[in-house]
Amino acid sequence: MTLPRLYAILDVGCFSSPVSKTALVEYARELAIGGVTLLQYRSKLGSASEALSHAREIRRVLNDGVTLVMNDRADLCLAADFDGIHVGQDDLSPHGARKVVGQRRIVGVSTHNLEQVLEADAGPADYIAFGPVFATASKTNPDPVVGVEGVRAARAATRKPLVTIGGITRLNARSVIEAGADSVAVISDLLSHPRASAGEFLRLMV
Ligand code: TZP
Ligand code: MG
Repeated sequence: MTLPRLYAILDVGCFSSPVSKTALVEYARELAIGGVTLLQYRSKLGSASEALSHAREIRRVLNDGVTLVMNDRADLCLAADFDGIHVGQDDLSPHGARKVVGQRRIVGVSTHNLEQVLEADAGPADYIAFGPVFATASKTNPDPVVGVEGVRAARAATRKPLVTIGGITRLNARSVIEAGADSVAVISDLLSHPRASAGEFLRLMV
């Protein structure tokens, strides 16, 4: 697969509670208008039924121009007719996720050090996410930051598509791409003006 430069993550935890499905869908739409073509739905706190309801509505409203990836849950990926599943080190293995979603959907995996990158490289994941590159407030108990030098080392360790994540903003995104990342995954720096910010990210990484 070829990754777009920007991989937007819609993290339900960043929306004020009670979470409005309309607000989530509107956010996803704004990102899409801003040029986002790869979007992950991430919900760490709510129920599975709520996540499925959000995901189905996002799937319904966004046309096929946006590739939708479900965080953590392969079952919800299938139930919402998403295009892929993203697993972390404590979730289903990429192999297990692949068994659930099949060959035609995307499987992505998070890694936090070179050993994990090499393991992911040898497995069935379609892309490898690596980070946190910089300090992040969007993840509970994040692993140690890997820095731009870490990205360079990860790039040398795999030929699979490489997504970088963690503290990436419009100010530092270019440095991460120049270190060899194919794509940057972003939560915070899209939140306040999703359409305009997505457009800026994409322009500065051409
Ligand atoms: N995994 C590593 S860092 C991170 C995740 C999910 C959070 C990234 O969010 P932000 O706000 O772009 O730093
Ligand atoms: Mg996970």
